[in-house]
Amino acid sequence: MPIIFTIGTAGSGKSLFTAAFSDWLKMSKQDVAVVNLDPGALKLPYSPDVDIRNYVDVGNLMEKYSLGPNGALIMAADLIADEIENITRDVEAANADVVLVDTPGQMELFAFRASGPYIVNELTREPKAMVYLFDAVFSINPFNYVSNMFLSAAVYNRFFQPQVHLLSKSDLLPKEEVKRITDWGANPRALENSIEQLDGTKRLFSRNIVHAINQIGVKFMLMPVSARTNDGFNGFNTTLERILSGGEKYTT
Ligand SMILES: Nc1nc2c(ncn2[C@@H]2O[C@H](COP(=O)(O)OP(=O)(O)OP(=O)(O)O)[C@@H](O)[C@H]2O)c(=O)[nH]1
Ligand SMILES: [Mg+2]
Repeated sequence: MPIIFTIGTAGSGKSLFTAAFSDWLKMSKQDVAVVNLDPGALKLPYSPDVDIRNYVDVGNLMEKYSLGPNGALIMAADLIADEIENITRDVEAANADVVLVDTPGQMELFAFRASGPYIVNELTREPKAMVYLFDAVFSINPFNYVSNMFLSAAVYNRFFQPQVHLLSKSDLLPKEEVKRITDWGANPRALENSIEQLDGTKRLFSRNIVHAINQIGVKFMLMPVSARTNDGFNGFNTTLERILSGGEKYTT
């Protein structure tokens, strides 16, 4: 039962991607369980098989501890770790071939506090992968793209799991723009050229960040996907199968 965690900045498309990709897997006759780990989610575009909101209630926390919404969300994110036994039991009860996990809206609450890496490490011993979403519209600008590379390298540094990078919402951009962005990952020269067109400080910052990330060896082969049209799902799934089950289908 491989587990796939979707992660990305607020609004990058995690929940809709989880919904669309789980539907797509179901159409290919895979038995999928979907887990919502976002205690702050008000409405989800899928019906979760496992839901952290059954165990952690942000509204209650606000009332009980006189917290504002942000304080309660931070507390809720920390409390996820205490629910590991319940979540593990629910995931095992779902008895699926593959598990998709939607993570909290604000990525830092999951990736940059203790509970996220704890959950990822402890949630069963099955193979795992992180899927990091680059929002296509945000990524048009090379400075934004490099900032996202920086964030995703920081996420990798928190989890140390195989990490796949996707360009989400690619249906919102013309094909040439999508190609320009994916070229930045495939061809370091193309990214260097775009960075050289930035203004002073941004150029220096981006150049140095890219240099540092290249030295770490994190690769950014961005695959464009769309949760509206399902474009890119086939190639993404092949990559996942290669990482998680040596190229086999998830079904055992
Ligand atoms: N056109 C288009 N819109 C998308 C796509 N994916 C997500 N969206 C839209 O982008 C917005 C944010 O999507 P969500 O799936 O809620 O993103 P999220 O990362 O879960 O957001 P939070 O959990 O609130 O941080 C919504 O309005 C979605 O309808 C996509 O592939 N194409
Ligand atoms: Mg969400």
